[in-house]
Amino acid sequence: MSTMGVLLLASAFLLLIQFCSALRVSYDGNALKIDDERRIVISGSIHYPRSTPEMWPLLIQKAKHGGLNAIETYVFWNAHEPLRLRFIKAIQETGLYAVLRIGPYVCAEWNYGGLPVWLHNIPGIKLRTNNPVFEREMANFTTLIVDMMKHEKLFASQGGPIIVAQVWDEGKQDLQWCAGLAESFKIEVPWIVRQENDAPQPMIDTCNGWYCDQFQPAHNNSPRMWTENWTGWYKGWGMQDPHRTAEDLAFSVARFFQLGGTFQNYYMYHGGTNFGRVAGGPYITTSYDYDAPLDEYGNLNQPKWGHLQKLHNIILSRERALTYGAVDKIDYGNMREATSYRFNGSEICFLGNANETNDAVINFEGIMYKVPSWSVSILPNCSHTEVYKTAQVNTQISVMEGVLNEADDNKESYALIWVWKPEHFTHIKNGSVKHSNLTANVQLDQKLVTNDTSNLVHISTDPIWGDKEIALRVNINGHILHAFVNGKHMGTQAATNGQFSFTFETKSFKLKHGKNNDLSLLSVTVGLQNYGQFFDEVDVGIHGPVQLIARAENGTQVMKDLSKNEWTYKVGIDGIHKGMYKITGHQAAKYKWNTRDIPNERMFTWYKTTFKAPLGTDPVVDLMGLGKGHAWVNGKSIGRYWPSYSSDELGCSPTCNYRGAYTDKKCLTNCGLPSQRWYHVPRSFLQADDNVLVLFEEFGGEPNNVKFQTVTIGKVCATAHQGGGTLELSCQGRRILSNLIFVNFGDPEGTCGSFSRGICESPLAFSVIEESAVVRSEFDEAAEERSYMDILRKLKKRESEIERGNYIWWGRDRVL
Ligand SMILES: *[C@@H]1O[C@H](CO)[C@@H](O)[C@H](O)[C@H]1NC(C)=O
Ligand SMILES: *[C@@H]1O[C@H](CO)[C@@H](O)[C@H](O)[C@H]1NC(C)=O
Ligand SMILES: *[C@@H]1O[C@H](CO)[C@@H](O)[C@H](O)[C@H]1NC(C)=O
Ligand SMILES: *[C@@H]1O[C@H](CO)[C@@H](O)[C@H](O)[C@H]1NC(C)=O
Ligand SMILES: *[C@@H]1O[C@H](CO)[C@@H](O)[C@H](O)[C@H]1NC(C)=O
Ligand SMILES: *[C@@H]1O[C@H](CO)[C@@H](O)[C@H](O)[C@H]1NC(C)=O
Ligand SMILES: *[C@@H]1O[C@H](CO)[C@@H](O)[C@H](O)[C@H]1NC(C)=O
Ligand SMILES: *[C@@H]1O[C@H](CO)[C@@H](O)[C@H](O)[C@H]1NC(C)=O
Ligand SMILES: CC(=O)N[C@H]1CO[C@H](CO)[C@@H](O)[C@@H]1O
Repeated sequence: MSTMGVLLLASAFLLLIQFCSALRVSYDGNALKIDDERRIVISGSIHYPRSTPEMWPLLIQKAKHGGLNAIETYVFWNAHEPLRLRFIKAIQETGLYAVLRIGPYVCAEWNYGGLPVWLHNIPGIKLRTNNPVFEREMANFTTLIVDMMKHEKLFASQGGPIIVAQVWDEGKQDLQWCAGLAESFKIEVPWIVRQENDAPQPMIDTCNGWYCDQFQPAHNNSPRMWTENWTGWYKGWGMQDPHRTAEDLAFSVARFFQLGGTFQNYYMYHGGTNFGRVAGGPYITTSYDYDAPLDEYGNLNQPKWGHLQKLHNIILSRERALTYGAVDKIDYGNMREATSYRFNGSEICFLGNANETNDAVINFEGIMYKVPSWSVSILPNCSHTEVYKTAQVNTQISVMEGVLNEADDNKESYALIWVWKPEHFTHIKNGSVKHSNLTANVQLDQKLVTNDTSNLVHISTDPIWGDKEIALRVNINGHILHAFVNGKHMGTQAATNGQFSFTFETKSFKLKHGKNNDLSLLSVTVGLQNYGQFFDEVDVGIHGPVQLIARAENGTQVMKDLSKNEWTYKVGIDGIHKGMYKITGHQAAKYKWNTRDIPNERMFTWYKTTFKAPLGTDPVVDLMGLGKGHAWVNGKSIGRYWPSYSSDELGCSPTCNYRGAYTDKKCLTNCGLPSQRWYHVPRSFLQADDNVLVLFEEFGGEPNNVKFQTVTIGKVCATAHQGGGTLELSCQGRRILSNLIFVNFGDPEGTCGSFSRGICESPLAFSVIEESAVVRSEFDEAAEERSYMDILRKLKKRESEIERGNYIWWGRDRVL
């Protein structure tokens, strides 16, 4: 047979798979049905723009290894990155299902809720209502996405991975209209909407929250679906680090399945990073770690990942009993109940104790079981052995540590050498400077001026004045204001404590007599509002009035209102327009970076340095010592930084009780420290040799403290319970365990990384463990890598097969 013949056969085979595996997705009151069989879906959210395409296959694989069978993502209308169909294809190649939430509103701490700001600026539009202009744009966008997915055959009905889709996510829109739009696409997979009592069938209304065990959908023949089980919480500038314990998360999931749930999704399974200006808010940090089972960099967040993996494996092993089984319940009172599911010889029983104060002893089918408070114990065979207890973590705890750049033995060579350049704010007059041909006699909403093409708006006017001592007063709607008078910096104020509207006043100064004064205001946003009923209408930037005031013994007097002066607007700053952050080589030479007298604590300063890529896994950069600004590596944004913004001193506690309903104020750490010190530099941003880091420092900081470090497992700890089976420890990747530090049989005190011996202990413990431990390769790394490479190859192949390319663009005004 000729080579050609073999190739032809191979492609015919591929086609065969694609066309034959079309799935019929439907549902009944019990579960989603795939090819008419009820199924359990355990899904996790991974938002494609919060990691890089290079990270996707491994993240998805780690999710699969963690026991998930589906991945959920939103589609982000305003993402500067286009929707990568490659992400959906990577899910498919890994053998998982996909849940596609088209929005168009995304409730995800994403800038402006995922809606493009130009939408807001279309005359006559009312976002998220049944306004015809909005409906036309929404229909246009939704159609674009659905058509693209259809064209690439990504819906399950076409043999693709998408088993469920969503339109609409809160808002005041007519659900009937949305349902009509959704149905018109005829994609033949079920549509879901967020929890709404009036969800028109066949749409399924779903639950979001920290617990969903009490949730009942609006219709009896809709299954109970939990689309957002919050695995932790997001972080804001000035906020402490939130943590949700593995015990509590596992409890909420086990309880959901105990009470008849069949579809659950972790929000987030991998949170990732808010690169660029995509962080919503205001004031959401660049890290979107979320304390998710996979951490910001894609490492396993242990023990959460492992504790849930065990739970998923048990739940999925009893899929038929859970979806078809006869259900029996015993209520023991005081929030305790047993539930059994039995079907055709397969069975699973849950012993639940939702009582947050008291442990319980439950007599179940003649055997006594101790069920700790706020926990579920699972007996996969309904007798004797509690194979899984949500309150008993049998998985290692990993303590992550920063390691200095190890690319070379000579650490000295890694001291970063900086060059710098000031950013000037010259007086702008209408048309006198590029990007400044907008003038107005009012203070305009910053969204209107910029269409969100920049964080920054610079406005200037020329006040006429005498020689009295005066001060400047400006009302602003967020988030940061810098004021300059005749080129001199007169003050800066940032919103704090969630008070985004504030009044700014300078100290007193004198203007030049008569004309030719220059008053410049620089307004900076830190993520546009993304949540709340009318979030899209919240004004931002300089609001006015802008006044000159005189301060006297008897009070403050308004001397002149400048609000109606002629103000010239300029969007962005010159350094960004010129591309200072990305230009290298001989082009960069003409920018004349200063190599001497590197300034510290200087506002509005550009810094640049080169560095060698660190060895090992994904690197992060430690930006401790800097003020606030934006950072780029090799021209790619790694996001806003603001290490000078410390989190609240109060609210943290050294211990964390998983019992009782979780809230985002529970189990906080990092009090009084920089709210974000570490910034993620994905591997794919780096080159083998010289790499360039550029900073735009807005507040002033010390670049000499910046270091390249990787984050890796430093220590692992674990607790073995009687009857808990073997205990496995691993340090991920190719690293090996080097030293056994502490072993205690009894009641040690402290937490992982800082244990001390308790009162009850055995001196033999250390040697027993040392002698009996078996070291082996955790999982077949080579096989993992082969399958990873295989997926990459398949993705590449599919992309070249598809002429239209692997992504789509939409929207207008796509300017960074
Ligand atoms: C912003 O977008 C609107 C709507 O697309 C458009 O009419 C307007 O000209 C844009 N404004 C700027 C400053 O680009
Ligand atoms: C839909 O969007 C596309 C791409 O932005 C545009 O070309 C088209 O005119 C839009 N259609 C409507 C009806 O607005
Ligand atoms: C928890 O259990 C204790 C006794 O075991 C009982 O007194 C208490 O009322 C229970 N709490 C709830 C909320 O049911
Ligand atoms: C019950 O289990 C048997 C053996 O595992 C299997 O052959 C049979 O198809 C099952 N019946 C149903 C209805 O699933
Ligand atoms: C449960 O029962 C199956 C056979 O029905 C058996 O293979 C398995 O080992 C049992 N598991 C436990 C934990 O007892
Ligand atoms: C500003 O300049 C533009 C173009 O140079 C001009 O069209 C516009 O009328 C000017 N606006 C004012 C208020 O002078
Ligand atoms: C400023 O003028 C340029 C061309 O001179 C034009 O492309 C741009 O849209 C104008 N911007 C505003 C905000 O009017
Ligand atoms: C405060 O004192 C100044 C003179 O020092 C006077 O012009 C002004 O009217 C006084 N304001 C009030 C509110 O009394
Ligand atoms: C949007 C939503 O469902 N919020 C809920 C999340 O869960 C917490 C705790 O159960 C509730 O208080 C919220 O109302």
